[in-house]
Amino acid sequence: MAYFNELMEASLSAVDPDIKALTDKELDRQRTHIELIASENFVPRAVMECQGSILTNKYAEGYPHKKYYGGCEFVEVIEEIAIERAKKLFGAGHANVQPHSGTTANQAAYFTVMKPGDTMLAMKLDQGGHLSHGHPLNFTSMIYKVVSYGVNRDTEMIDYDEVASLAREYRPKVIVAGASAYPRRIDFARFRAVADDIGAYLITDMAHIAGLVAGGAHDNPIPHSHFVTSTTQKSLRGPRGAFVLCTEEFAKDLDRTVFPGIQGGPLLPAIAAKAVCFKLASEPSFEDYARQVVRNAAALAKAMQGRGYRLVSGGTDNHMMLLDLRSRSLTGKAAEKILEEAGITVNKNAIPFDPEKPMVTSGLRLGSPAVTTRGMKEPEMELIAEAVDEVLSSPEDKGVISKVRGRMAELGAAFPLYESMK
Ligand code: DSN
Repeated sequence: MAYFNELMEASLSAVDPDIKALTDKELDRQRTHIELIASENFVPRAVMECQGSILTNKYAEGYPHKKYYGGCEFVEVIEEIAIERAKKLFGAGHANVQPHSGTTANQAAYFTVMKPGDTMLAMKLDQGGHLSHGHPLNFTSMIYKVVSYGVNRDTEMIDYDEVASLAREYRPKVIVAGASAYPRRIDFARFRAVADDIGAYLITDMAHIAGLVAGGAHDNPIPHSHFVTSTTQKSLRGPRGAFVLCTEEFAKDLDRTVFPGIQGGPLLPAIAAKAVCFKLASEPSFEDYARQVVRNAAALAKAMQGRGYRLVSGGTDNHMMLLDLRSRSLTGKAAEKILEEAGITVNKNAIPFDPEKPMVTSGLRLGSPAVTTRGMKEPEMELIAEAVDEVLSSPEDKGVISKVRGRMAELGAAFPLYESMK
């Protein structure tokens, strides 16, 4: 009994010092590095509190008021609140907040309207799409016939004429709008017109831009889409998780597809955290945040261009940009590694028509959501651009890397993160 009580009350450092030491190191890394991964962010502590809460002990298969377990009287209210907040935030008729991840959310939307063997049209991964938009090794390619659209070779922007002509040629059941590495505004109305022309469903994956949509800094895909899928952890600044929005017409089928179709027990800590995230994203301060994310990306893009870097499509309209490193004789892989040594975290990324392999690439993807959460603004984007350029201009110079690393740690310290932790 004593052992039981001790175990139940013991802290992580007492139970597992190895894992505690590593989470401490990760906290330190997040504080001292400048986070430019376009899909990452820092969540408010309230979101983390939900995720580390007693909700982890509860099963709640089914939907509010139709649960397959007893004891759901509180957790089903949490789920209802999350659903209502998601609907209100984005102006949707229906929301399912149970999907564990963005890929699962996409799977749920696909399974709701497509049968195996049907055709889907989505953006190529190497031109900005996502794995779950039809990569050859992804479940989408195992189940469906995938046709891909890309960007125009000259403008490096979505070629809507190509989308329309592929749609007319292949008559897909589903067209997917949305991307993981596309720095430009997406014209959802145009996508919907193409879908309507051939009687296809439009599924918009807004994972990257969800925070911008919530904050009014990007057009809302809801009025144009049959389904909208999203993660919560990116620009929306919530927990790792996902949700699907749709019109009332698809509500029942979507819910049945998520549970019992592709998931069992929902992750209640994540659902509570999503509810908090939707609440925060509906506050006026989130509009300021979303606008600053876009302003910071624009400032960073301008500062990189001013230092001679070519940006894919010539700039950015959203929270991210893609740097073409070919003129610097550096690969994305090499640049990611040296920037990490210098305290700047980015990810290598294929650029359209990239001659390099996906694990090497010719590009870097830079994004502003995380640094904006820390409170950084245009002057800091200038400092970051200067630091990125210094490192990429002297990739072999350990002295430069170490100097920049020190400067980035100082910059991080000036914008404290999670001060009450540790
Ligand atoms: N892996 C995510 C990204 O970094 O864009 C997409 O799911």
